[in-house]
Amino acid sequence: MHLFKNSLVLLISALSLASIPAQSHVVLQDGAAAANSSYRATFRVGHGCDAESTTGIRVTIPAGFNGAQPMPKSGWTARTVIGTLPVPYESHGKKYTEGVLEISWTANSAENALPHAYYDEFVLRGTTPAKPGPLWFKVVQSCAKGSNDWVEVPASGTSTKGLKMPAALLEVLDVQAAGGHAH
Ligand SMILES: [Cu+2]
Repeated sequence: MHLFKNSLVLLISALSLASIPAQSHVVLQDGAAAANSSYRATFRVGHGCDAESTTGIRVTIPAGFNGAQPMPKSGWTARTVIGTLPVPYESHGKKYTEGVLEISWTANSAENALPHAYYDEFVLRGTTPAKPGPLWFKVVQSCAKGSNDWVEVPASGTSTKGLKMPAALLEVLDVQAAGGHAH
């Protein structure tokens, strides 16, 4: 029971830490998740590149985040890039050496682009690694003109202080999830 309480405190503090930069950059709505569990990654995009509209979001799936699937988005085309996984994994007794390395959404037309003054969310899901620790999702935000590369990762730890273009952070916690893996 003690351990469980500590995990909850950790989870809550990780969540509140993650909510600080929510107004800006590209960040995950839920900054913490249990290890080896299904996780819905909601990327919040709060502004464009300077004043330019956002026309594309491309997410690099971090090693160990398996079975990633994009959620389709009206007015946008979702794509996956499949390739050899840095770390193979097993699911339902089957070994996977290939998987989704990248997920992107591209606006179907200029009218579908996300205006700088507006806000939107891009969703994918997958299974978190069994090993707890920080997981960084590198995101490239393409705009009508230019792009924002949210790809900076601290040398150690999880603080993004001092980073101009931090990647989106998910803290994988050493807690047991209520549900099983994704189907
Ligand atoms: Cu920002």
